[in-house]
Amino acid sequence: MSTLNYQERIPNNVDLAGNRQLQRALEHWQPRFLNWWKELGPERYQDADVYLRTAISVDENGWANYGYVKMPDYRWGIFLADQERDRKIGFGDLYGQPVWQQVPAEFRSVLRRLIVTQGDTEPASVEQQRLLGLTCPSLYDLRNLFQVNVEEGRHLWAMVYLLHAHFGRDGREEAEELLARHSGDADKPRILGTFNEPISDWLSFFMFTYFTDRDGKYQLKSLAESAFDPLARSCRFMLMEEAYHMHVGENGIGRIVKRTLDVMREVGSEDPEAVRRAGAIDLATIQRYVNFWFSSSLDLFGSEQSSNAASAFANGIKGRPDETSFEDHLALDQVCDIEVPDGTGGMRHEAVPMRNAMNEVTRRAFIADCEGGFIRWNRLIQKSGFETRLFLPSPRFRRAIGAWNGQPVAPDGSIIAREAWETRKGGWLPTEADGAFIRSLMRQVVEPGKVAGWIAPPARKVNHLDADYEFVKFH
Ligand code: BYC
Repeated sequence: MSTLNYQERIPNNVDLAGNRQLQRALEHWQPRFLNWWKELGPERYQDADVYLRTAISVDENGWANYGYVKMPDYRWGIFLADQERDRKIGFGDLYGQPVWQQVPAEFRSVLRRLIVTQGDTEPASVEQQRLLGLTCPSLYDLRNLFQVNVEEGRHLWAMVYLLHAHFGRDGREEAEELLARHSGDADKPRILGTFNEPISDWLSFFMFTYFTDRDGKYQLKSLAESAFDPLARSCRFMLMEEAYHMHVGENGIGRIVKRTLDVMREVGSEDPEAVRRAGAIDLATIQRYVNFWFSSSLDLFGSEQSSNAASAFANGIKGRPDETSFEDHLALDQVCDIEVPDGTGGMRHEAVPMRNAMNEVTRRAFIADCEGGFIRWNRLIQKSGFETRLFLPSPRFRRAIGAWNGQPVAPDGSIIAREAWETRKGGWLPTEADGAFIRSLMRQVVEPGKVAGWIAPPARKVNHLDADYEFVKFH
C-alpha cells in the first residue's frame, strides 16, 4: 500500500518529487487555488479551528484522522487508490486489453472533456455553498458543511493533477479555467446546469448532498471503471470521501422530517400553515424541494440516447457503475427500452441500442439508489400516524435535458396541457413564498449542543464525539 507523503508542500502518493516539472507546475497552481478558496470558499470562517477529517491513507480501513484545522491550512493533496496489478479493460471493444497509464492520442480530447466536466463540479459546489455557514442550524452542521467543502476542494485537486500530469499545456490551461468559471456567473458559468443553481438555505443544501452528490457517486463509479488507470484510481479514492457527503444529505433531510413530525403531533394537524406557524417545514414544502433537486440532478446524466456515451463505452473510457456486476461487458446486441414523447401529447416506447443508452442505465441505477432515504423517512411519517408520503417524482417531470426536455409533465408522470403546467407548477416546485419562508427560518445557531427549531438534533456522532462537542472554535 502506498503511503501519503505529507512532508511535501503538496501531500501526495504519486511520487511528485520524482517529477520536478510537474511538481513545479502544481506548486504554481497551488496559490491560485488558495486565492480562489479564500475569495469564493466558505464566507467568514477561514480563521476558525474546525474539527476535520484528513486522509492519511488510501486503504479503506482507517484511512483518515481527525483534528482541528483552519480550513486554508487543510492538506489538500493528490491521492490515488493503489494500483491494481495487471488490471485489464473491463468493457467495450477493447475488453481484456491492458489498461492505459498514459492517455492514448486518439482519446485525448474526450478524456480531457470528461475530466474537466468532473473537475468543474467540485469548486462549483463550494461556491454554491459559500454563505451557508452564516445560517447554520448547529455547530455540528457547520462542521459537516466545512468537511464537505474541503473534500470537494480535494476532488478538484484530483482532477487538476490529471490535467497537469497527462494533458500538457492544454491541461494546464484547463486547470486555470476551473478557477475562472464560477457558479451562476452570467459570462462564465459552471458547465453543468445544477451547479449554477443557488444553494442559499440548508434545506437546499441537504437536498443537494442527497441527490446531486449521489450523481457524483454514480459518475465517479462509471469513471472508476475507465481504461485510463490514473483516472480510475483517482475516482476510486474520491468515492470513499463522497459517501459521507450523501450521508450528510440523508441525515439532514431525516432530521428535518423528524422535527416536522414532532410539530405536527404538537399542533395535531398536517396543515402546512399550522406547521409553519410553529416554526417547522411542512412536508408539502419538503416535497417541492425534492421535486426541484431530483429533477435537476437527473439532467446531470445527459440524454437517454447519446452517441458520446456510446463511444465512451466502446473505447473503454467510461463504463457503467459496478461494471463487474453485468454479465455482458460488450453490450453489442442488447437494447434498452426507453420512453419518449410521441409528439401528439402521449408517450411511446423506443428500443435503443444499449451502448447509446448508457446514460440512461446509469440514471436508473441512481434513481434506485435515491429510494433508500424515502423508505426510511416514510417509515417515520407512518409511525407518527400521518397519511402524507414523500416520493420521488417521475423521471419525466421538469426535465431540461434529453427526450423530455421542456415537456409539460406532472410529478406522477402524466403528460398534461401546457396551460395546466403553468397554472399548477407552483404547487409542485418551490415558490418565491416558500423560499422566503425557508429563509426566515435560517438563523445561525453556534452554541455547542444547541440546534435550530426547524431541525431535530443529530442522532449520529462525528468520530465518536457527541453532537454537543465544540466542533468549530471561533476566534
Ligand atoms: N447541463 O450526449 P449527452 C459531482 C451536455 S457530480 C448542461 O446527452 P454525455 C459532484 C453535455 O456535456 C458528477 N449540459 O451526454 C456532486 C454535452 O455537451 P457537449 C459530475 C449538459 O456527453 C456534488 C451535451 O449536453 N461528473 O461529482 O454522454 C458536489 C450532450 O450530452 C448537461 C460528471 O458529470 C447538463 N445537465 O454526458 C460536487 C462526469 N447534461 O460535449 C461534485 C463527467 C449534458 O456536446 N461528465 N450536457 O458540449 C460526463 O460523463 C458527461 O459529460 C455527462 C454528459 C454525463 C455530464
